[in-house]
Amino acid sequence: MQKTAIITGILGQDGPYLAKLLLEKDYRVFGLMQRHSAPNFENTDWLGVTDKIEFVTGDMTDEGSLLHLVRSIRPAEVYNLAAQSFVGASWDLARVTTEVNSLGVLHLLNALKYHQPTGKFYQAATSEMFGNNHDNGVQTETTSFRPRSPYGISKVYAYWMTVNFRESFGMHTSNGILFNHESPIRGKEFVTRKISDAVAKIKLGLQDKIMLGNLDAKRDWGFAGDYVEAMWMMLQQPEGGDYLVATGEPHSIREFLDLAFKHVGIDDWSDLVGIDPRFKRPAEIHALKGSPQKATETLGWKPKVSFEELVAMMVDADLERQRVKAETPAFSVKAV
Ligand code: NAP
Ligand code: G4F
Repeated sequence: MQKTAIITGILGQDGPYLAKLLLEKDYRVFGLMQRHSAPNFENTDWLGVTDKIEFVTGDMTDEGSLLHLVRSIRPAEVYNLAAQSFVGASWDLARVTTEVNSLGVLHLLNALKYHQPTGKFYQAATSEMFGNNHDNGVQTETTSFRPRSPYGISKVYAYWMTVNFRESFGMHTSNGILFNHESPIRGKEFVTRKISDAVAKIKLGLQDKIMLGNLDAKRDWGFAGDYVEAMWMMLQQPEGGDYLVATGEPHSIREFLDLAFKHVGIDDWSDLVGIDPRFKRPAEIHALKGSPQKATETLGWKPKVSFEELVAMMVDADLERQRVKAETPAFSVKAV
């Protein structure tokens, strides 16, 4: 029988990659999107899945919309990817971040408990929950949480609520503690895409310089396409669980910049990058390095795309976007 899945956050970065994976596995995919006056399907278009997803309108902050969603679809699997996911904005948007990322998850778990308790649930947890905590330089599933942003704090609540529904009601709920993962459809506010977009424009003479914050922070960056496979694998296990998904390879923003500029033939980029304190965080996480050992041993998951391939993929995609834009005739309005 065909399986049915709901993906929240369908128009973000991970939603379209996960939808593509599930559609290839012959799932019927429902995508929850917020009500927008002008919805942006650029990311689902990029992956060629817009016409295959059944879009439904709802909101993580509106419990009634989630109850209705689960009651009418009765999904076999729910992947909760919706979030106010930008750490940098979460200090100014602490309440919205909490309502969407914490209470929204409670609403969705309740909807499943009441209307589809056998449905399996995936929660998009994050390495931001660790803050600067580590065990001998590495984060694992047992490293204690010490979040440093309202975003991280909101995700810790959701993490424990997901565990609690498993322990209290026997539901199949899982947390994927995913480390940073990127792709050509990453939002432009995140540092990797901000860099790949700027490097393409600088190479083509469309931008002079890129302004950034802390270049010394290190992140464990992987490819979104690889990480959505781990999400699916978690829900195919006999029981729910909590899994860390990472490459185990940290790199600094400086290293990302260096590879991106070198990819377009620019070896000395010192004059092309400036520092703007506005892009620095009130509280920074200095370095993240995750061990995916449990995911590898239990799920059989491994990252496939290397850091170097990821940087090249993102820069090439932004160069291609600029090429297409340049070849598209400008819309001209006739004077009447
Ligand atoms: P993203 O690109 O920011 O996508 C998040 C999606 O959530 C957006 O499509 C957004 O809708 C939607 N959303 C926001 N508020 C909502 C609301 N009130 N109701 C319904 N939908 C709402 O994030 P992503 O990179 O795909 O990440 C997916 C999930 O993984 C997020 O929960 C994120 O926190 C988590 N995560 C991401 C990473 C990473 O490195 N990418 C790592 C760890 C965890 P609009 O499109 O309408 O704005
Ligand atoms: O790309 P970022 O904004 O990602 P961040 O904060 O690590 O969060 C992402 O990964 C988390 C998983 O660890 C997710 F949970 C979360 O939803 C999101 O997807 O920033 C990465 C690093 C930070 O240290 C930041 O201070 O880059 C540094 N940075 C330096 N200059 C900058 C900039 N970040 C941004 N966004 N913009 C800058 O100009």
